[in-house]
Amino acid sequence: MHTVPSICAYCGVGCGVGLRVEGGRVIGVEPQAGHPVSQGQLCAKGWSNAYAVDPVGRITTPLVREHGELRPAGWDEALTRVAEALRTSLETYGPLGVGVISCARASNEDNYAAQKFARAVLGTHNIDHCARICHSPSVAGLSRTLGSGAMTNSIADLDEAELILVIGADVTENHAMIGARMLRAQARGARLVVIDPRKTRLARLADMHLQLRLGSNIALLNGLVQIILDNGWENRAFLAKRCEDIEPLSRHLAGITPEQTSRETGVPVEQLIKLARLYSQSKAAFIAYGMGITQFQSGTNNVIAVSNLALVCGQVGRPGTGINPLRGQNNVQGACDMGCLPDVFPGYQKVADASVRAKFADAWGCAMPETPGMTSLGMTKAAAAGQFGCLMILGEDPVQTDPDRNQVAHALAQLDCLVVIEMHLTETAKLADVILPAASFAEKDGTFSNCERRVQRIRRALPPPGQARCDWQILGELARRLGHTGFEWQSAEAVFDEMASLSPIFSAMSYAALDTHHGLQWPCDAEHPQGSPILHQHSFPLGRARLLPVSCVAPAECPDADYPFWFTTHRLHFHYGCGSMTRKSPLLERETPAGLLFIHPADAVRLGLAQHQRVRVSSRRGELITRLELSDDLAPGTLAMPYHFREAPCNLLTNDAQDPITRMPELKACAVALEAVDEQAKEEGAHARRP
Ligand SMILES: Nc1nc2c(c(=O)[nH]1)N[C@H]1C(S)=C(S)[C@@H](COP(=O)(O)OP(=O)(O)OC[C@H]3O[C@@H](n4cnc5c(=O)[nH]c(N)nc54)[C@H](O)[C@@H]3O)O[C@H]1N2
Ligand SMILES: Nc1nc2c(c(=O)[nH]1)N[C@H]1C(S)=C(S)[C@@H](COP(=O)(O)OP(=O)(O)OC[C@H]3O[C@@H](n4cnc5c(=O)[nH]c(N)nc54)[C@H](O)[C@@H]3O)O[C@H]1N2
Ligand code: SF4
Ligand SMILES: [Mo]
Repeated sequence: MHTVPSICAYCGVGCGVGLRVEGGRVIGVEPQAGHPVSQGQLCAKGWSNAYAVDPVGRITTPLVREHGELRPAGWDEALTRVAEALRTSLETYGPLGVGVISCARASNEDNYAAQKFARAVLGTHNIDHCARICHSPSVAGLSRTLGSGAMTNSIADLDEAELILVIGADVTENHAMIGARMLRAQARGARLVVIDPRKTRLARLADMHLQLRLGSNIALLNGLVQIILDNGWENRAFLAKRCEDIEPLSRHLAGITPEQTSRETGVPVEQLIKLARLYSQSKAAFIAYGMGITQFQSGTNNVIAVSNLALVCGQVGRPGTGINPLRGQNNVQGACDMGCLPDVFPGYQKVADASVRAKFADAWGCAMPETPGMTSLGMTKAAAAGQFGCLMILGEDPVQTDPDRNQVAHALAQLDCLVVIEMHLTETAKLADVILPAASFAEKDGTFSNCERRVQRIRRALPPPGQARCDWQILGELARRLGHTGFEWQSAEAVFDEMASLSPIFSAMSYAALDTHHGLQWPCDAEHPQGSPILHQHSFPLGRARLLPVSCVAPAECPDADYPFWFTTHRLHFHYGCGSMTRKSPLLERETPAGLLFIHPADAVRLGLAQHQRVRVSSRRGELITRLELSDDLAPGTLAMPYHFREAPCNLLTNDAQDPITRMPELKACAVALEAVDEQAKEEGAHARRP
């Protein structure tokens, strides 16, 4: 047996793992000693990485659809079919009728290849990935206020924080090793405050929990800023030196009273005043936020409201402070950094900038399109309208994880050709015309970037099972068949070196440098050869930061007589995303029954419903059957569901009302109805669209 150092392939914390290899299989996982992020520990998902990559249940050969059924095929046949489909679609629909959805679970090298393939081979900026429905409002919001959309500080800054303010993030469940570090910080004396409509585990352990009304973030954050300004608690030196004029914001907030904020949010006045004082007077206050901020039609404005609070109090640019979006997937930071977004090339170089386009055209030897690309939901919408020919999806399961599943499945069915590059037969892969087998993280060299911008090495511990290949190799082979050069890399390192040579924020990074430092945090350039643990210490990319007035907008769909309950969706500690990887682990699988609907006991009593009773939940978009789990985590009147279970897919119900700036759908709030059903009613068959 030998052990190969790598990085956990689940969440954005980026814990260091050792893969124990014996007899050509990963037989176990151990924590990496001395790793700066995980400090010798792992959560339950980290320990179970071996199940995720096990050949059992993997797709190991290309599959093509024939007479309605998927059958095994050789690489040659499958790739020829994809190349032909792309060629035909380009002829029929033009470059806006083809596109790529990349994978935030795959490596930076895979993601670099995906966007280069879309731009250089297909001639389109139709390239996106799951950040769209995750932290795209962070990228947009913080770019507007600070000029950069990533975590401003590092995870280790928690050790120096005096106050930790968690807004809309369930950290012990979803970023477990960061949650543990927050609790250690509290034990040494830091104050911990949680703002969340649910009593999360962290909320129950916190010094203060503000249980706000679902979707009232801006009312709360604006109210806090106004209390701070009213009392003269703002950081005037910081505002004068580092920010643009505060006047428009203070005018916008003038007249808001704590009582009004309390009415709008359901948070008692005393809590509001106490938190406003604590946060503004703290020597170092660290904000961490998550999907409870971003997954609303007001997502970008929610992020701006968070930024306003931090800037007014000068809680940015020093150790222990910052505005810290907890990025979700193991490499979602990297997929954004690599330019798998319709408006930026690698390193956030703007597509709209002609000199940037010229630079990439020159490097890649082909003209770069001027027309902006579509987002992932834009591409599925175009497909539904019959304007999209061929979509390639790398490791993402939109049928289960995008809002309004019925509509997504309908849209994908309208494509001339759906290509899925996957490890597992997901609900989306089941609809594909061609499936190409992907190597897992344990079977490839490369890098992942964690939520604190740390680029870390992953290493090939064993060969891929069957005929599976790395995503970047598959795309390279396809590019060759379509007559393009520039994809002949001999190693992942060669891909990385090309990327770094074109991206100023990575210019001083190399595999050798990453190896000597347990990874490096960007920007890493001639000025910062050791990387940048803290951003904005002396100035912002915008020069001065901006305070932008924003107003509260209610969720697009609120409860009414037909659909009387609020409905929200979240995550469970033991499962991950669409479940294709965690649900292979019997240890994780035994922890939670497949599909649950959380309900407050008072609501259950009122409706005469009992624990574990079978119920039908319906929204304007669809319905499903699942079981009740009584819990006082929620306020009465609100129901909640995790999204990991194909047996009870909550995205049949969710609303795709979108943030106008980023197209983020409102996954955190819609309205549903609830009724008891026969105990024999099956989950299957309950997926039909309502008439
Ligand atoms: N175990 C596990 N871990 C994961 C994942 C997983 O699937 N499973 N997924 C990873 C990914 S992709 C991501 S993006 C991260 C996400 O991690 P989180 O951001 O923690 O995600 P959620 O649990 O969806 O939502 C966070 C919280 O938002 C709260 N919330 C809902 N509405 C509001 C509101 O109006 N205001 C406020 N303030 N809060 C609200 C919810 O009650 C919930 O506690 O987790 C990553 N880690
Ligand atoms: N209702 C509701 N829906 C949500 C959310 C919510 O809070 N509520 N959260 C949203 C968020 S934040 C996110 S990020 C999305 C996540 O949604 P998805 O990205 O669809 O979910 P994952 O389970 O991470 O799917 C990743 C797939 O990648 C495959 N994979 C892993 N590694 C590789 C690789 O190296 N190469 C390839 N080709 N494939 C690989 C895995 O087998 C897996 O099937 O879900 C969103 N959906
Ligand atoms: S906290 Fe995240 S990165 Fe760390 S072991 Fe758990 S799932 Fe993996
Ligand atoms: Mo995410």
